[in-house]
Amino acid sequence: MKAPTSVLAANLRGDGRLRIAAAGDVHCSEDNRDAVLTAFDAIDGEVDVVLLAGDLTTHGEPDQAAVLADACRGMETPVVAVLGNHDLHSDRGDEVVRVLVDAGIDVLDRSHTTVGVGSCRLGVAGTKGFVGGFRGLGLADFGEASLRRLYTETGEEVEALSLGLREIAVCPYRVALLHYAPVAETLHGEPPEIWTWLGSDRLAAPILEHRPDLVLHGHAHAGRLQAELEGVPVYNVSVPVMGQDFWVFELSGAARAATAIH
Ligand SMILES: [Mn+2]
Repeated sequence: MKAPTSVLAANLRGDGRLRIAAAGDVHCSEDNRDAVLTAFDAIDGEVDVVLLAGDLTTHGEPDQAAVLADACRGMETPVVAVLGNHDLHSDRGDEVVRVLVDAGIDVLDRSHTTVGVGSCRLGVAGTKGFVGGFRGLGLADFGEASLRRLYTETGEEVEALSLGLREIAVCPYRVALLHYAPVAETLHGEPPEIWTWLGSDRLAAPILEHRPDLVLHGHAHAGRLQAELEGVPVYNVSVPVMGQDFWVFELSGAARAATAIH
């Protein structure tokens, strides 16, 4: 008689090891072309996936996106990204995305993707996130239509993150990739007066529900690297915060706290 195997269990538990390199706010332009090429060449092949937490460009010009595209085209390691507010500043977000996608970068916008196979498969739920503030001290769904539209847009981002995390629920590894912060704890160092514009703790609700292995964001250049949301690790991987070009995470199922998979 044949014996039971454990391949299905390994896939669900994440028995492999997964290395992730993450960075936010790389702010590519012709001015830093050489630095961008150097940074991405150095990480290529050293990790299983590169995750970019938005503000890929300085002002959202397709020519600036082309600098990142040139760095990533032909890379052995897959690259997954979300956009940031800077990438939308020129109202040319669609063109920016096209340039990046043509170079093989997987750009997530209120969506999800998976990378790798088997016990190292990574699910990424990715969206930009948006503003709103923290602990009930930020924007309320009240008053002028323009303010209520901001509140609604953040709500749409929250719903998209929730759906994305649900879609990747059975991946052995799961990451939430954002530009805006879902917690205030990674914003210390930024003036509290602007925290409302740096993120929203409404984004934390789907994270608490689905408990991904890792949450990544950027946007807060003067913030703090590390926090946690009821045991879920949250990292602000903004390049100036890290003080290096990428932060490398190694995930392994053995090291992970028990996660309910529904
Ligand atoms: Mn930003």
